[in-house]
Amino acid sequence: MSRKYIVGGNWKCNPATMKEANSLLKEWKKSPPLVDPSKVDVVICPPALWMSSLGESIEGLGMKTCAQNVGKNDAGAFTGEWTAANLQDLGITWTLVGHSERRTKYGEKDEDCAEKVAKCQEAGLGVILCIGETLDEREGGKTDEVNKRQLAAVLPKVKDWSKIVIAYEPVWAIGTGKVATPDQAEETQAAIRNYIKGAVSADVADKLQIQYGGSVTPDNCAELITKPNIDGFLVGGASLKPTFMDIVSTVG
Ligand code: G2H
Repeated sequence: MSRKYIVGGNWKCNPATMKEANSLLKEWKKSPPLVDPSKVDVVICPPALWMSSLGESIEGLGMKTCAQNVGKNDAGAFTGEWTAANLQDLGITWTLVGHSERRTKYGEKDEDCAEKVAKCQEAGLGVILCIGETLDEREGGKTDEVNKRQLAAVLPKVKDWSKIVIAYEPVWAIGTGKVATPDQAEETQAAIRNYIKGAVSADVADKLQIQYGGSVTPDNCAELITKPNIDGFLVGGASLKPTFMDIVSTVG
């Protein structure tokens, strides 16, 4: 089945100032082609403080604003957090959940991701759920086992699969310049789809968009996107450059 592509730009805690962020968006505006929403969805994840102020410029490019994280709680005494309902209230319709930097640097567990996904489902938010193995796990032959574990925690919380995208991001490829080969990414993403087919249904598996993330650049994206189980990318470092639009146009 043919699935629509989805490309994410995860800015992480970059750039240093909102002025630089605005300059980047202006550069993107200058570089045609703009996004063709019939072919590719593009979501941009700026630092949370800027989501509201940059939202109009992002949407003006035919893209959606996506949070990088969301709390697992409802409103209450949770200093420093925000809720899925807060995002919905601001008109933000997407969030990442379970990025490996949240898992490794902030101690998020599979169970936390599951609770976050549950809250996003209640609020009707789209979730890009990030999963992936470390280098030790890959070298130990545990890639599929790790991905299945990370998915299995979340599956019982999902009622509406149209609001879920999976980003397969091998931890060893994130921000390292080491990209998975197209065959490695394809093999792993096919296994992810196959797992969803068995654990949920063939229909959900067929429709599920699975992104690849980890050192994607304008130079390596063309070959990766030829693979049938790669439905787009989650891009970090390369989404902070004017040439991010080259990745979008290669995909779409
Ligand atoms: C993986 C990716 C974006 P980068 O974290 O989520 O970052 O493209 O810099 O490896």
